[in-house]
Amino acid sequence: MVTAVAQRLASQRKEIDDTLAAFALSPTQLQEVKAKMRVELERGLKKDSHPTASVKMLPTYVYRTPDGTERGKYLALDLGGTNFRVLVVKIRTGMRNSVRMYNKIYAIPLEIMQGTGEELFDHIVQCISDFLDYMGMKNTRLPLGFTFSFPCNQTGIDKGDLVCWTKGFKATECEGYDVVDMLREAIKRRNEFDLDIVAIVNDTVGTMMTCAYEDPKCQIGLIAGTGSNVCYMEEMKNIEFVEGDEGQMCVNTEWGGFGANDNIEDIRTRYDREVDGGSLNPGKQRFEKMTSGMYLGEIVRRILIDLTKHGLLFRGRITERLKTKGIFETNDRLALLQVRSILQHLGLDSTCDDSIIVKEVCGAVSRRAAQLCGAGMAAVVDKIRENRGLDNLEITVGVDGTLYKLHPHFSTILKDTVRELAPNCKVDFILSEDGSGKGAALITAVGKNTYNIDYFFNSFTEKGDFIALDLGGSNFRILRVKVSHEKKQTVQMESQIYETPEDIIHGSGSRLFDHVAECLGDFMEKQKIKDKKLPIGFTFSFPCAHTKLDEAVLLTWTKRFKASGVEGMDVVKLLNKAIKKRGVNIMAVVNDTVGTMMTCGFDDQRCEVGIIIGTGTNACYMEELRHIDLVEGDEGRMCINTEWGAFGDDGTLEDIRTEFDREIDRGSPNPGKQLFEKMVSGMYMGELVRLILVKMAKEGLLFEGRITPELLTKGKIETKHVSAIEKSKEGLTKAEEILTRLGVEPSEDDCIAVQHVCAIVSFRSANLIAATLGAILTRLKDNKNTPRLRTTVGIDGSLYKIHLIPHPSVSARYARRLHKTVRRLVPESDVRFLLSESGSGKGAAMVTAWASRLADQTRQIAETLAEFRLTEEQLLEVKKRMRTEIQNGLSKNTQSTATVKMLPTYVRSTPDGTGERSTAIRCIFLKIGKQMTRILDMQ
Ligand code: 0WK
Ligand code: 0WK
Ligand code: BGC
Ligand code: BGC
Repeated sequence: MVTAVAQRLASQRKEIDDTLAAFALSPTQLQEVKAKMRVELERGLKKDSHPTASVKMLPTYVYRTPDGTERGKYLALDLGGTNFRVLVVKIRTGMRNSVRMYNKIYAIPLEIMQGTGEELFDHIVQCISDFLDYMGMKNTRLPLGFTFSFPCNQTGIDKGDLVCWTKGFKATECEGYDVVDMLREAIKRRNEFDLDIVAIVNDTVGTMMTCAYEDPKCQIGLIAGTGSNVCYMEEMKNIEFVEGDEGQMCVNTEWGGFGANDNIEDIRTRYDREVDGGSLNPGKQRFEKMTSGMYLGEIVRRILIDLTKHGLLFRGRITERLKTKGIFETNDRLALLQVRSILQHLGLDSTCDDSIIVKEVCGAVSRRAAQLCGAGMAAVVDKIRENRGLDNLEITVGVDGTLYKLHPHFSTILKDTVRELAPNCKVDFILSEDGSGKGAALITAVGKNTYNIDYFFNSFTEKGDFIALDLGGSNFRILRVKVSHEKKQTVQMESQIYETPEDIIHGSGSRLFDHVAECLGDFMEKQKIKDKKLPIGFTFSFPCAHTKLDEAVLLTWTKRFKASGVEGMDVVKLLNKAIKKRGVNIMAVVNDTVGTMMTCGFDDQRCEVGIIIGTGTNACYMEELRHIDLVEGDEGRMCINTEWGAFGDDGTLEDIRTEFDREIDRGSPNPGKQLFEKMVSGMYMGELVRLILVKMAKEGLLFEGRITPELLTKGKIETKHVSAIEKSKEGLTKAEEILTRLGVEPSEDDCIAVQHVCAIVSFRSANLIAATLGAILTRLKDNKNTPRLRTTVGIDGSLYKIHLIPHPSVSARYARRLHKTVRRLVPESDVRFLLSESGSGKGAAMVTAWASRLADQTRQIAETLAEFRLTEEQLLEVKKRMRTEIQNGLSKNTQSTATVKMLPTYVRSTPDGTGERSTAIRCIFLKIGKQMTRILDMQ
């Protein structure tokens, strides 16, 4: 008998063990899951395999984590987890952790989750309306960040088509549509308030940002909640289907889809397949259905049913409630400690053994879930480690989700698994205290570029028609710039290049500006805008001392210009004088570096440095106002035009200047000035090479010592020649062609030698500019007090560009050299170099647009307040009228109609310093009758 019972118990035990064995993954199996996940991550990033990859690797257009300088007030929505939240988030600058939030949770009823898209978004907007009411913010058009925790194909920070619903959502007419559009339409439908939707964010990304605000090492976001997913910062160059190779972008892996190509069928159990079959989206999200809170309870329920069917539990009795789908909620299961009470709640009459078995089942299912997430995470951290070419990686994961937060063992098992499967990675996990709403607000802040070109684009909603003059580079260009602001801001440009003859740029200043005015007249004629009073932005590429946007005194001419009577003068006044009769108005003067930064900032709002490597060279960047002693104020930043061309004018570069540099300087129109420029910029590079060739020829090192008059002629070798000769393939032919033209009958060796000279000279230029740029980048990094600087440099100029034409990628020797040296000199930075496709005119027009609006606003304010400014005459008039009114009020005949009533107070004197008493006595007397008073007064 006893043995029979023991045998029955033993076989029951074995049956239970066999059932749960399928959930016990061996280290090898977990290694395999990690390896398979890694393959899918790679497939998701590659252009060819991306469309079929099970792990979608969706771009998020989040290029970096917060660096502590975000600021502003934002609205955030958080949809897709257990709760739908509406939040207002206030971020204050500088002092880390200074974020204040207020939120309200709203229910999303099942019929809304699974109704029509319109109903869903109307419901969301209704909640927002309630929240704005509650906060008294209905009339504020706040920027909004939308955490939308579902897979979206994003094409920008504020554009994302829903790929497919997951978890409990199934609203119709949403999949394939732009989520931001659907929200905007719902807001329009309600027509009660307006919001500026700036960013759509996956909850993993929001979580990463929230945690990265505390810990800059946080570059991964994990959600282990209703759903399961991970995002991380990937190298742009690895994301093949997104433009650009520089820097990083956060990728939303959507690892929930892992297994869609049947590559984890070996570890999926029949319970997993049952749960999948019974879900809203069979066949999809297989990995999620093995790892996330929405499904674990269901897996357990099905195992319990199975074990009960086999008489191994609850005496074989399957209650209705146990048959009910979703009855075994993960949270219930989480509260493993009171198993009995939960089972009771489920109408299950359980024995003690039952509770133990149920606990085992729960343990097995959640352990597997945690291990699978651990294996997936190990694949992600190892990928990042290899991306960075590191033997060991230290990184932080920001986590959120009820499963991770509430389950007693999930987080520990997950961490242990990561440690075992990715031994070369030290991975810290930090729990997101504030949810992803804060992260969404931070992304909105970054999206609103609170600290890039500060506030400019934040408020850049300009539109209109502008003229831009672009003087000082190799071409004088006049542009017409039309900025429109339909759904997206667009800029159309038409331009024309005009000559700047030698005699004009070396003549008198008035002739020069008259010439500019004539060209402008011609341009306006051709554009048929003669009668239009269009605001003008003036790119004037010379060192100017600004006192305002439209007030700039030329300090000194550089490059080829030398017009008289201009240095020390306000160029706006000079130009306004010349163009007066044309009825147009200069609104702003900008340096070409600033125009370039603005032009590039329009496309990449991280751009905060502008560089010109052309005829001349120069750089500008956004400096903290508190560091600029010359300008009032400490808050925010201002763009600084460095005029680095003059670097070394005080002798600091003498140790690296060569005799050729000195010769160039001696022969230049401005000896002793712009010494750095003369070592690196396009105006001088050709001449540098020529001087070197002359010297080498003189020493018999080249052309068998042949020196021709052409070779001795200044300017005979131009920078474009240098760049052409430098090119590896066709360079030698070019060298022969140019040297033959100089009459030196070059040998093949001569050509090779000359090509080498050209390379050396241009490399020095690229290296030197990389060094000076490195100084600016390090300064920006220190200003931001960030461990790793991520920024964009807008760049223009024929010397930089010449190398990029016709095949930007293959022949960019100069550019590659510059980028490489910058990376070497500033290793803790990710710098994107963005070529200004449309010149600085566009940037100048933007500044003008802004300046015009500012001027308009200033005028409107002035007009509004003008009425409060009273002239002397008006005040005298008021005084006179008051006098009349006083008189009217005093006179019996007019007192009743007087406006100034002049009411008697019966106080008859002011203190006369003879002490209170007398005044008091006088009063007492007053009390004993009027007559007495009269007698006293006469005294
Ligand atoms: C809280 C986050 C939210 C995310 C949720 C996930 O603020 O964005 O979706 O965690 O956890 P769950 O609520 O699904 O357990
Ligand atoms: C194009 C810009 C212009 C700038 C020039 C510099 O639109 O403002 O001065 O680049 O390059 P360069 O023409 O001197 O080579
Ligand atoms: C969604 C993800 C989301 C995750 C966590 C999944 O179902 O596809 O976009 O990040 O749940 O909420
Ligand atoms: C000027 C700068 C200008 C640079 C590039 C220099 O010679 O001093 O103002 O930005 O050339 O054009």
